[in-house]
This record gives sequence, structure tokens and C-alpha cells, in this order.
Amino acid sequence: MKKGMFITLEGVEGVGKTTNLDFIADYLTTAGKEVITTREPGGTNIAERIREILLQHDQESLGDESEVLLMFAARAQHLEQVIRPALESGKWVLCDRFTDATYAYQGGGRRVKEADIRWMEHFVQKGLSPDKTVLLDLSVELGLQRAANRSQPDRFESEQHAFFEQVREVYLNRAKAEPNRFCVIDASQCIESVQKNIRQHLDEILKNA
Ligand code: Z5A
Repeated sequence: MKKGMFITLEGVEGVGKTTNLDFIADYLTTAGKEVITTREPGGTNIAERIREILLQHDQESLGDESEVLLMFAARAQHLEQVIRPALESGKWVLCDRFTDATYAYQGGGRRVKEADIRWMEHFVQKGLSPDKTVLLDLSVELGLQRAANRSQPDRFESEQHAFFEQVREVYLNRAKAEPNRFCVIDASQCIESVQKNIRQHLDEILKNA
């Protein structure tokens, strides 16, 4: 039985998820919540090993069906080992990406059918989904520019501009369809303004928790 709050952070490449994850965790902790931070794909030993397969380049190309199945395999492990136990013990779980990313990247980017993703979502999550999702929204150009300083691009970072446009479009459509769950933040602003906006949403979440 879930008691804690499940919050996810989403957005295309380079929007500032990693930058803002600790900020959100600190703010919620200061407000008296017990918070754990985690990420997808990953969050457990086995799921982190699956992450390596998903992100690393290999001589053998990874098929789209394999990719989406591995995302959900990692998620099943993460839910069982980390997310459900934490929520059941009353902790707040703050996760860098979750199933919205699968709809955006595998659905929007790779063109895996939405109905297939939905089936896997029900099979793996059994009704558990994020209470709130912070979507950091930014033009693909700016996101890629911000991310460009990184070393070697991984399998996803090596995709073309059009791929990320499709990803962004799916995120925005999902936010429009579920306005109560999503908080959409304009991530093109300076970090201070982004965090001021995030704080306003967090205050609202804390008030209603
Ligand atoms: N993936 C998937 O396909 N399907 C799924 O279901 C899931 C994931 C769960 C790994 O994700 C990949 O997995 C991901 C999608 C796929 N691949 N892609 N692309 P990840 O989250 O680990 O990796 P990522 O998206 O590549 O994250 P990122 O590139 O690390 O971006 P970020 O965390 O959002 O950005 P950041 O590192 O916080 O910021 C980037 C730079 O911008 C950095 O120098 C900051 O200092 C700077 N920054 C941040 N905010 C600002 C502002 N406001 N102004 C100026 N500069 C800023």
C-alpha cells in the first residue's frame, strides 16, 4: 500500500534534470519529507547493468523491440527493489525519468506503438504511476547545445535532431492530456528562475500532500 509521494523529472536531452534533482530533494527534505533520489533506466544493480546495454554503443545494433522490453525489464526490477518499498515505508521517491520517457523516446522517437507501451506499463507497474511529474521543457537546439560539452555521446545522444523533436512533442502532448499530474517548466530561463518556478510547484504539492 502506497504512502509516500512519487515524483518524476522528465525532459529531452540537456534540459537540466540532473541539475535540478538535488535542488528538489533538498527542498522537500527541508520541508520535513524523507526523500530518496533514483533514476531510470537504472536504480538497482541489475537495472544499472541493463542501462549499460541500453546506452552503450555495440557492434550489434539493438532492435527497437529489444530496447523497449529492456526499459521495462529495468523498470520492473527498480519498482520491486526500490520504488515500491520506499513508497510503502512513507518515503518520497524522486526519480530522474520514468515511463513518460518510454512514451516519448520509444513511442515518439522509435515509433513503437503506444498501445504496446501501454500494455507493458500495466503489466509492469500494476497501477502504480507518478503522482507528479516535473517536465523541463526546452527547445531541442538549446538542449543539445547544453549537453554538447559532455564527452562521448551515448546511443541516445547520437540520435538526430528530428528524433528529439518527436520526443519533445510526445512529452508536451502528454502534459496537455494530464494537466493535474504535470508541472511544465520553461527550462530556457536561467537556473535561478527555473528553480523559482519549481519551488512554486513544490509548495503546491506540499500543501496538498
Ligand atoms: N530513456 C529512454 O529512451 N526511455 C526510457 O524509458 C528512459 C530513458 C527511462 C538516459 O537518460 C537515456 O535513456 C536518455 C533517454 C533514455 N537519453 N537521452 N537523451 P539520462 O536522463 O540519464 O540522460 P540524459 O537525458 O542524457 O540527461 P542529461 O543529458 O544528463 O540531461 P539533463 O540531466 O537534463 O541536463 P543537466 O546535465 O542537468 O544539464 C546539462 C547542462 O546544462 C549542464 O552543463 C548544466 O550545468 C547546464 N544547465 C542546466 N540548467 C541550465 C539553465 N537553466 N541554464 C543554463 N545552463 C543550464
